Amino acid sequence: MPAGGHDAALALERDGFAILPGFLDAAEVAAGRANLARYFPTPEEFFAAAPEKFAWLRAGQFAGLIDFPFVDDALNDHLTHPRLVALARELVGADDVRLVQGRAWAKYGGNVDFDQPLHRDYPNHTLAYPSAKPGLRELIGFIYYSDVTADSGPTCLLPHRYASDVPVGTRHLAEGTRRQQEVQAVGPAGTVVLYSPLTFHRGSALGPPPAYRWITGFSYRAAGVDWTANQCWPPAGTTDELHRFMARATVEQRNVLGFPPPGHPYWDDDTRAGIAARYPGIDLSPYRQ
Ligand SMILES: O=C(O)CCC(=O)C(=O)O
Repeated sequence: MPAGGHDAALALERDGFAILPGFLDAAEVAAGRANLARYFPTPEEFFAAAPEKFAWLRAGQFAGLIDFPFVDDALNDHLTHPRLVALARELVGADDVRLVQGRAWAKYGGNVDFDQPLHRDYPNHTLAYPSAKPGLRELIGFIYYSDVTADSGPTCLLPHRYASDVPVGTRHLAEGTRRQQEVQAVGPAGTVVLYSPLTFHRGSALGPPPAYRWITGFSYRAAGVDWTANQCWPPAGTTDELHRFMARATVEQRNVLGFPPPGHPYWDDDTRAGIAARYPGIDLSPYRQ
């Protein structure tokens, strides 16, 4: 079991979420931040700039979302990290898991209202309704690349015990007294936050400059649970980012994207030749056995 797996399983079952500080070490956080800086201004750059310079980031609360796969390696490697995959296996309850959401998300205080109503994620993650059975669960989460404090828009999560009276199928909750019952997912850069598609949660407002938040988001489920996914990867197949990732990825990293595994009937001389031409540099030896 990966570090934190047992406690995370208990917390997920009891509360509907788990907060794991220190999931990434300092070097991994630094590499992730350098990778994010390829896309987003640092808070110093953003807050010093004229408003029109980064107007795209002021266009609404979802403007700072960018999809996997990314340029460089760190963010791609973190979203498919052996530690994260091991945790996903444990918590989803399956050996063969798939990444079905991967995004980077930057938010900066002072310009956009990031406050959301308490909601569940399943309506745009599954065609069905979430199941708690091992092998059928979805695990959703965030990785923090900046310190997330009460002022920098922590995700707010409602422990399951405060939602026990909610009718089945409820997607949004009227706030009422709920804001006193929420837990703010604060934590240093390197923290991972995990939750289930039935957990009520919300994005929260950021304070004034220099408040900001840099994260990535992910979702895992078992192979074959085809009714659950928020994104898929073949449409990225024409990008340099995907080509770079596929050429250098481990077999396990490719597996979590749904690539044909070693030993699959897919593999023959024709497909190996096509894959070698498509992803120059890829090591096909595992797919020859
Ligand atoms: O940004 C966050 O902390 C949560 C966002 C969220 O729950 C959503 O956009 O559905």
